[in-house]
Amino acid sequence: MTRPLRVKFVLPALTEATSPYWRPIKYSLFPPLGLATLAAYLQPDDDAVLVDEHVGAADNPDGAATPDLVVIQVYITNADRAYRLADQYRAKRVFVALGGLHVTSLPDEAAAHADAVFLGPGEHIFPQFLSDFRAGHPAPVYRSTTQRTLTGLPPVRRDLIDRRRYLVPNSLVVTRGCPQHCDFCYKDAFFEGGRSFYTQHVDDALSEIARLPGRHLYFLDDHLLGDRRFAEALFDGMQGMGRVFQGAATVDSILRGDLIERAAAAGLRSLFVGFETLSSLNLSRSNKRQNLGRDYAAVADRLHSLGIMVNGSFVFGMDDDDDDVFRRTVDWALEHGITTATFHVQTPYPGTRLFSRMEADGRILTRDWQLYDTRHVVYQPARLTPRSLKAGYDWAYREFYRWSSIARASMSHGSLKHQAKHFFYAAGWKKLEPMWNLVIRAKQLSAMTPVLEGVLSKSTGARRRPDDARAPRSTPDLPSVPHPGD
Ligand code: B12
Ligand code: SF4
Repeated sequence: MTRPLRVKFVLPALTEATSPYWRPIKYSLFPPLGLATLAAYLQPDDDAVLVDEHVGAADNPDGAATPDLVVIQVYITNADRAYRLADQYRAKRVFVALGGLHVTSLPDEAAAHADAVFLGPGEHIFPQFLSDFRAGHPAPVYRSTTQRTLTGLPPVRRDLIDRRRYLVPNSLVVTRGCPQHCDFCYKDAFFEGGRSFYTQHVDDALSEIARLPGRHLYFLDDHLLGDRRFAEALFDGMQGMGRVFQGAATVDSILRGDLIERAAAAGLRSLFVGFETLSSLNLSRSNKRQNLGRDYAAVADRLHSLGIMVNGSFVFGMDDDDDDVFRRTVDWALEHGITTATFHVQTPYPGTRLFSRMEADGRILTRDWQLYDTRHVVYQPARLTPRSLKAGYDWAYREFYRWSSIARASMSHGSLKHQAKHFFYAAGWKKLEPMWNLVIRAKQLSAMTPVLEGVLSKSTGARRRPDDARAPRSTPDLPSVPHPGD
């Protein structure tokens, strides 16, 4: 095809607006970064549209401007929706390309709805496909194996993103994958056949950061501290840039060396930490070795002493979990001043070692992928019933985000500023839904980003001494946003 291409990139809704789990603010956090990354491989005169169904409709007819190519990102919970959309476009003879995590796990399922499927990260295979497509002989399957790199990537097409619609428009990834191998994680399946952890050049990462307006950044990397040398150079390079940022890392990387201090000095203000479980049997059975024998309390204390708020991730329903796991976990999190918690019902994603084990043992209860959202029980637990697991999960969320619980957890911090920040951050995330809905309807989310930057301003302080039992008094700025979670 010699004329410029018309390409439509679509992220179908992960949860539909009719679901009881639909929370406009949760789905208006981040723009579709993966698709904006792929769009960068188009030529300057190609015409690209990026549709994020969380903030706008995907399936309005394209009228006269029917695209030549539709690129759809498929996660497990949006697979049904993605396939429906794909079928509609194929009925109109539009070429449909499907890729992403779920396509990589179940390529045969996806292939029934696509002209081409893509396995693994899209850099390298997507430009290869584009050149085949233009030449008129696209292949049905593209699999990323060798040549995985983040060197020399074209800049992400952020011009396709309507920044006003997102609270966190400045999301970015500077690494891909993770050096660990937890059995329940998507990571090994997605990166199978090639490198599973690699980084940008530090200078490229710093240039990308420098191009982003405002102060706030959110690193969506699985493990921002995963490569010590890279992270050191990144944080050193960010000193003096005046950024505040959030990210994710493992417990061992927080305890080791002085990387976390460097991150704090560069502007790290809140961190998503995969504690997952308080049981060492669960940890060893799920190959989460990096957590084994680590002092979780020391992790929380160290982060708090640096003024870094903690979003703790916890999984319920592993084989060593019984009815008491919910209370124990929530108590631990409140006692240790965890600011926001992301609780998950354990979910065996197809392609993972956890799924293979459960399937071999006949424990998979449903293949309705929409239920694989870590809020439903899709397998037979070992020491709980599906009903008690679901009830315990719901209880944990309610209990952790009660006003009295938020106050209790806030009080564990040493400084008033940190206490107040914690209180309003957690309350803002779970208690101000009507306010967020109003702001979203008025398309004014971007006006909240400077507020977010304000609340992420620096505060440090050791844990509260027992005699220092004052309630948070100042009323600081509005809440900020945790990493994906309910
Ligand atoms: C941002 C994010 C979200 C956003 C998603 C919206 C958005 N705008 O992206 C929000 C907050 C809504 C979210 C929600 C959830 N998320 Co989430 N999320 C992420 C996160 C942190 C970053 C995604 C990202 O931008 N990555 C960076 C870009 C560059 O990579 P990418 O998107 O994968 O795109 C690349 C490839 O996939 C590929 N590609 C993708 N599509 C296509 C299409 C074609 C044609 C081609 C060629 C290539 C291609 O090319 C791209 C470039 O390499 C990932 C973790 C991670 N690091 O990826 C978790 C992750 C995707 N989330 C996960 C989960 C579990 C959830 C939740 C279920 C959790 C929960 N209970 O809340 C919910 C969804 C449930 C639901 N039904 O609502 C899991 C998914 C596990 C799985 N096997 O599916 C992940 C992997 C986290 C983890 N480590 O477990 N999430
Ligand atoms: S540390 Fe996190 S991202 Fe890395 S393999 Fe384990 S669960 Fe996945």
